[in-house]
Amino acid sequence: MTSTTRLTAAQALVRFLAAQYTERDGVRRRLIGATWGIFGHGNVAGLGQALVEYGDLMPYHQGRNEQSMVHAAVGYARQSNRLSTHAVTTSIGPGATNLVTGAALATINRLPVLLLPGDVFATRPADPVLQQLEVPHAGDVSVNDCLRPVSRYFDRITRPEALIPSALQAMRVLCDPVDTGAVTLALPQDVQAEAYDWPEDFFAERTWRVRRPGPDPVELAAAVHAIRAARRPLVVAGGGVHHSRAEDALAELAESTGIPVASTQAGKGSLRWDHPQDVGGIGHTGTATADQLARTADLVIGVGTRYTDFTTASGTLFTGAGVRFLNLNIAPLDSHKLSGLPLVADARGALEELTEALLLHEHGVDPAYVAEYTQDKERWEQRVDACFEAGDPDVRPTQPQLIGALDAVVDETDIIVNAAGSLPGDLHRLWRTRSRDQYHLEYGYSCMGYEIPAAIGVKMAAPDRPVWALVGDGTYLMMPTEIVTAVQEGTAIKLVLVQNHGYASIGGLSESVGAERFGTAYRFRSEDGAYTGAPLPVDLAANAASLGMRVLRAKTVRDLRACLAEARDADTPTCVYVETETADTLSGAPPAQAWWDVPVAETATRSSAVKAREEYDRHVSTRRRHL
Ligand SMILES: Cc1ncc(C[n+]2csc(CCOP(=O)(O)OP(=O)(O)O)c2C)c(N)n1
Ligand SMILES: [Mg+2]
Repeated sequence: MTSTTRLTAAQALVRFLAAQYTERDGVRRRLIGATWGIFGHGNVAGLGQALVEYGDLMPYHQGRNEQSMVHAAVGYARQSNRLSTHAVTTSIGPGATNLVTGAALATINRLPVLLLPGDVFATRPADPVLQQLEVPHAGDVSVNDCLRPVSRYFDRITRPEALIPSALQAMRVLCDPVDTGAVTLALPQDVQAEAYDWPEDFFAERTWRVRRPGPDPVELAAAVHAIRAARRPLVVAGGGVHHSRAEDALAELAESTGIPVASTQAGKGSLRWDHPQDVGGIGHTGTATADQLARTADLVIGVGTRYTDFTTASGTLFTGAGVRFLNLNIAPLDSHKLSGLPLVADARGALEELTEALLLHEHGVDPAYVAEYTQDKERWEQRVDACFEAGDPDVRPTQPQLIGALDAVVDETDIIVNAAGSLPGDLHRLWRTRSRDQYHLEYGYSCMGYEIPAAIGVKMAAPDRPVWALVGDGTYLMMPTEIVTAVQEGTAIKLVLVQNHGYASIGGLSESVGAERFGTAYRFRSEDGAYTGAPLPVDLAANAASLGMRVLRAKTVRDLRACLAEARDADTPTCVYVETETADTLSGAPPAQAWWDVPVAETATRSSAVKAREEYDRHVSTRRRHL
């Protein structure tokens, strides 16, 4: 007879999670490193009690907001190369639905996170309970059903023993390099506290091998053939290069063939910025070098990329005559995009096989092609130098100068975290990535508020490395609360808080699409009713200090350099607050090198919109469908 242990469903889940491991390339690590939680009646007596009962098995972190707990878990998971993540437990109702944004972010970025929202009673002793949604036509719907479309696996555990198969499926999905994303086990509050006689084997240590599937020989042969036939090939490196830890394999392919490598937001850092074949970011926020190569490429080799609209300039970037795509991706969904030749495989192994096959043929691109992009890259780097430089160090910095000042204090150990605003574009174009995982941009969901909690998660995964959250004022106001968590846990994140009194990014976009910066500045209302008055007298530096951060205020470029250097040495959570110069003419940043489709009003009375529409129609006419 199998021996059993009598535990509540919540206790069993905690013991189960503490015994799960991943293994890849001979390295074994815990799958669920810790659990974040905010307690309410939906989880306090269930998972809350279980976490205190098994405090020795499962580390716990207190968060301030359910969404930001997911961001922290996601930051941790990405920094852990998807081999380890955190769980997040919430109450029912608002605590649970606060997870939805975080879940979407995790799933879109293909990063594993385990969500454990409480749910309404399975036994329905009193209907409705506090915070229960009543759906007149369906008795089995709860607010947690909002998590279904944003989860890669969803289950509601309405009997304790149903946890056994479901928990195993949940682990399978978390560890699957194709399927991974948010995994949700909704836990009715009565079931969490209900006892069951669990088979001991359920709690045995289990190791989930994260697979590296090799390429199909026919697909590989076709890929080699396509590369050998190409005169102007270009690699587009996406996040999959990092997830697979394929950076060295990609460098070897690039070095041995001379094929240049451009990168998406998620793929930046695949090669170091000063690697001869690195041509920087691609697409709407790309470098002139990469975008020019993209326009004339005859073969685009996507490696681990989803080809979002930012990468393809909304379908207008890859315009070379007869351009074709070769898509190395572990996910069949991505490998078939843009009617490409699919090469469905783990990036690292497949890149190694490609390199080997190409070496046999002594394949290399034309030296004239190498000379062309090398010179182009030199010219681009001079532009970057120019906008980093400060003519007068005693005035307010521009945003590129801020990036330049940060560039000057970091080394290859620093990690920068960012997601939304005008920084992602500037960073994609300008940042000089020094190590494979230095550039942590969440641009799948580009979620304002990701940065601070994610930096905490990154720092938990890389405690010895300086971790910088780069945050605009709008983003700060959306989600500053996890600063308290960093202070509480002694997580010495660094925050660069950029004050420009509103949404510089969306303001600029608004102007370009004929919406006249409407609703994008943080200013008082003027007599005419618009927000065009003086900037609001908010002091975000004082706000960060009030939450417990050490705050250094920088007024000039010179100050900023000193403050960043001081913050870098700090071993407590430290904020560098800086007001930036907003006049676009002074910023010196290179403009967008490629388009992005944001539809403009087809009819309007205001001339700004009419003009913007003419420009829009011109761009639309350049779109290519790759069939
Ligand atoms: C949660 C969320 N809401 C709205 C948006 C749309 N959005 C993108 S950038 C931005 C403004 C960001 O402002 P700020 O952080 O001050 O950065 P800035 O644009 O000034 O650089 C907005 C509203 C978003 N990305 N995420
Ligand atoms: Mg701003």
